[in-house]
Amino acid sequence: MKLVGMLDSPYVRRVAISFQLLGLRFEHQSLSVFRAFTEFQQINPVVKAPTLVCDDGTVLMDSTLILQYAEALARPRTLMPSDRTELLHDLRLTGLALAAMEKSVQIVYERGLRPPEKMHEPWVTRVTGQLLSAYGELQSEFGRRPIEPTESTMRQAGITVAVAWHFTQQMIPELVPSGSLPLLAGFSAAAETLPVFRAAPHGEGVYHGSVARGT
Ligand SMILES: N[C@@H](CCC(=O)N[C@@H](CS)C(=O)NCC(=O)O)C(=O)O
Repeated sequence: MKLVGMLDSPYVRRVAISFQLLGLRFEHQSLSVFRAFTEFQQINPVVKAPTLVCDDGTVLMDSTLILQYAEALARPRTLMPSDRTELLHDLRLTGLALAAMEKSVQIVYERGLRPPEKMHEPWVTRVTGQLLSAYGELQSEFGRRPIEPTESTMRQAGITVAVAWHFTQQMIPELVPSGSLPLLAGFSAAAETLPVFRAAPHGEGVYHGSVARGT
């Protein structure tokens, strides 16, 4: 199967890292939804990253749905806890991290795509507040229950938190200074040293790993 989209997208990156931890082999095509719009359209007319071209040719989009399919392919291996209480906690963390990703991406698009005279400051203020709330909640959760940043202990929640934080720090660090949320900053820094994160680094590059815990 082929994962399409650039690793500067946190959504593409969470999929690339998860695939490795699930032991799934995949090709990666680093294609920009902006600069390569027409080429992307040939693969997925909706032009959303990540796009997954499955082995039977089915085209999936949306990182969470792609990961749902990946979980089915990888069974019995999983990045989700079986215990209900643990699951609830992981879903909460994942939801907060996905909101932080979404709000970060909205700010990046607002700055990068909208002409300055058309910017609507109240919208940016609202989104920034939501972004800070998401990270504030995550920091509190980590204060109560830290996640160990190793490849054997990292689940979907940890991957998504680490990828979201790194994306925000790469793109809009002045809005969420890393010193203000030290538990998240420390967790992300440790996660970024793991081979599965290093094989899919944020940016223009192509995934360059072999599957970490491959079958
Ligand atoms: N909820 C989606 C969000 C994906 C998303 O918004 N990706 C961005 C790249 S970071 C994209 O495709 N942007 C182009 C567009 O929306 O037109 C997911 O989890 O995959």
